[in-house]
Amino acid sequence: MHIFYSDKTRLRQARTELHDGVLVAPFECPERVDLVLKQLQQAAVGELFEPRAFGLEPVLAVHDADYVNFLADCWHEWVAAGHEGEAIPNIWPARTLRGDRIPRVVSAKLGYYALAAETSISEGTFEAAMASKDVALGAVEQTLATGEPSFGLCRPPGHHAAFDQFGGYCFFNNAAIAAQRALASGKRRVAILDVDFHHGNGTQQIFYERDDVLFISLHGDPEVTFPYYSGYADETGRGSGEGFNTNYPLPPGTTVDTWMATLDNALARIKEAQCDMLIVSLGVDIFEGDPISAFTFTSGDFSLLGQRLTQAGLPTVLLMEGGYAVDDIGINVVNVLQGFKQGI
Ligand code: OKS
Ligand code: ZN
Repeated sequence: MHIFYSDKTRLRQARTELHDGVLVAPFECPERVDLVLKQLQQAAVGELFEPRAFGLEPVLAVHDADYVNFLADCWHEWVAAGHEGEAIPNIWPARTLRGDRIPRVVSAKLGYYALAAETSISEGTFEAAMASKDVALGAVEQTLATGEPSFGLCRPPGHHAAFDQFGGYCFFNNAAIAAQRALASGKRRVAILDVDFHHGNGTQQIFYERDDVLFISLHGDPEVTFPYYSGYADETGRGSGEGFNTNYPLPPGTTVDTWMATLDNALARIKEAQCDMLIVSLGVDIFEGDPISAFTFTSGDFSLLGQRLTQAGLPTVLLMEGGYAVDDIGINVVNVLQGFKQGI
């Protein structure tokens, strides 16, 4: 197993997250990567690689250019405006306001380009997001070249990032960028299987009208779980994308047995759709000890998950998404990857 990571992902080091009405230290912190790396090395899961810099072109293949410019400039504009603290949106083009024009000042642009308020932008955020997508691209390039599985230790995560919106700790949609790259290099249909506790609304939105990417997600029921406004079972795709989006919302407390039975349905759909590559949005926030989630995986269950993923029988890239129980995040990721290795 080839493992990709970058020290530059440390540049994402926000101090604040708006959580339940309080500014707290962000759950999505640099220590996450340290702990995963440590366990990966201890368990000798695979060789570690730093990816090369792939530039902006693969980002612009799935994201809006004005959005990318906004992310590149946001922190500097925020500082130049003389604001204290980190850049946090506080007004949106909500239903009764105008959504047809992009405002000029950074405070207003933040709301235009944000889909939620928990994710502060601070110094280094853009550079870390660039490094994170490079990790994903390094991994997918490796798997495209060899057919062997790869793991990308992406951070910040990506699956909430939409065509022109950030939020849920995500800025660039790493899985979408990787999938688009696979298509550009000759794959015909890529499956993105999202096992993170939260619905991957951004990935869904980017590919919603396309049949060359099959998006399948198992997640906490959006009726009661972030991102609330996306992830329902009736979201099945549009136009030529109809049938190429499948959501499995599951109630808080869902047992691992039920979750695994649902995964089997997802894998059957991937087979049926004749995909030729698998990208896994790997969130380990389905762990029973996760501080912001409500599924019931034990560390041991993650090995079973890794093993099951091999049933797709496809060249596979696993990309890190969420997972915040920092004491256990490393072992949980290792277990998925070791399970995968055992399965093939
Ligand atoms: C704010 C809750 C924000 C949840 C963000 C979800 C992050 C995640 N109190 N996505 O997969 O793990
Ligand atoms: Zn998550």
